[in-house]
Amino acid sequence: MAAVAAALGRLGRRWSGLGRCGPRGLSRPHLATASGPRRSLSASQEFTSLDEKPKFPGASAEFVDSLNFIQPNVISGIPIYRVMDRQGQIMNTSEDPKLPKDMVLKFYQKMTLLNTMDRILYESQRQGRISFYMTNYGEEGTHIGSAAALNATDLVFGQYREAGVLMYRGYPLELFMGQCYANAKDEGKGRQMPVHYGSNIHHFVTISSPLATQIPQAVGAAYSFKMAQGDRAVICYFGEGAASEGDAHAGFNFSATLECPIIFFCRNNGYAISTPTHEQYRGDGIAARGPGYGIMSIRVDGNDVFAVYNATKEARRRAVAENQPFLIEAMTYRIGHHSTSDDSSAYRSVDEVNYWDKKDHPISRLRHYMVSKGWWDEEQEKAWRKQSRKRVMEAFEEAERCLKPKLENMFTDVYEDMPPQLKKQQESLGRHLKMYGEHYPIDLFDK
Ligand SMILES: Cc1ncc(C[n+]2csc(CCOP(=O)(O)OP(=O)(O)O)c2C)c(N)n1
Ligand SMILES: [Mg+2]
Repeated sequence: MAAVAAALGRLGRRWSGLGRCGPRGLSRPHLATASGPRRSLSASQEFTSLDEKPKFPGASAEFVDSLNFIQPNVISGIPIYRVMDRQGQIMNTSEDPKLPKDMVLKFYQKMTLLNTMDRILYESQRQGRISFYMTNYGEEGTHIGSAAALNATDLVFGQYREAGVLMYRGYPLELFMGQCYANAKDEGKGRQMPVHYGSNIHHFVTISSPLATQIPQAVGAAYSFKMAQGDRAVICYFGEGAASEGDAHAGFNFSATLECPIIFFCRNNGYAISTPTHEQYRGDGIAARGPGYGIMSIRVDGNDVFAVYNATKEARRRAVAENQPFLIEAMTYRIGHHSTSDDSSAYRSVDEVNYWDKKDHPISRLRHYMVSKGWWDEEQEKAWRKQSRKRVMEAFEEAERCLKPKLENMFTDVYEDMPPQLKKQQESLGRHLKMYGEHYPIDLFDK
């Protein structure tokens, strides 16, 4: 934890120095030549050009007398904070969050349950049972590590690939399935594409597809928390692709200027559908942008659940205590296709995917840790796999059996008092179904 704080501080210091080009110009006396500014001063004035300080309202910096463009990426890269190595060994005991066994087992069970749910729902889409799905494979550590570090009432704004955050908060399998199946149990009343979850009681704002729209909204929510002077923070997840949207800029800048208690959590998973990061940006990833906005920033190994936990915990604590935004860039890899509408073999190699799946996976890393602690073994693994699959299958079968939402839901909830033209349409549908109902599967809808 100490290193997270140190890294946050270091980055702030290091980057705040970048714009100054060093102190060289300040100590060079040749500026005050006969042709320089001194000539225009009266002899009685003891003023030299070296005494001039910039007065521009937009920057706090010194004047220099040499022409230097600031080079991007002059440092070797923002370091990646980690706690465990790929074998699940703690690298520096002072960074070990020393979480109790129960909590670590919960991390593991949520990460693997998410994995199992993904597998079943992905297959379900391939069989034509649901219209669409997006898996979270490979990014389980970013979800669980960050979710565990928050308070239960902190407000979450997700992008769409953060189902594990909701799962960690206790959103039940039945509701995940109900949403994907758009059935009568769906809290969104069947009006959204699959994976667009939302839950009031879990403080998880409903997902919306247009990229990055959640970012300024999240900042607005954080600003309202600050005004209310409570002890709540906002966390806003987004991908490295979404960070290219104008809304990301607006959100970052407002959060800094309005001093909002928000954690921007970027899942840098290497791709935005088929666009790899080297085509997405030329700077040092997303963390490098934080200092430009005046935001405390850190890069972490997203496949190390403890590193994600430590960084989020510290960022959350300081965001609320100091009313300021934090940016966490979690480096990870999207092992699955972007969605069921994508075939990633068209733009990346099987070997690349296999590396992350077999050699650097957040779930196996945590399992190594648990085994080394004597908290987990082959027997427990087998039993849990069986039990979790059973639970997912039961929820899946129930979702298949469940009726579709009430038809009247098509017309309600937008207006408090239904306007006449909408009323007319609803009556028209009623008449149509009375005459031609046998051509529609109306029995499958809730009454
Ligand atoms: C404004 C907007 N532009 C384009 C899209 C289409 N789109 C959906 S997801 C996506 C890629 C996003 O990548 P990233 O933010 O890295 O998230 P990831 O899918 O990798 O988790 C794109 C381009 C969209 N939904 N909204
Ligand atoms: Mg991405």
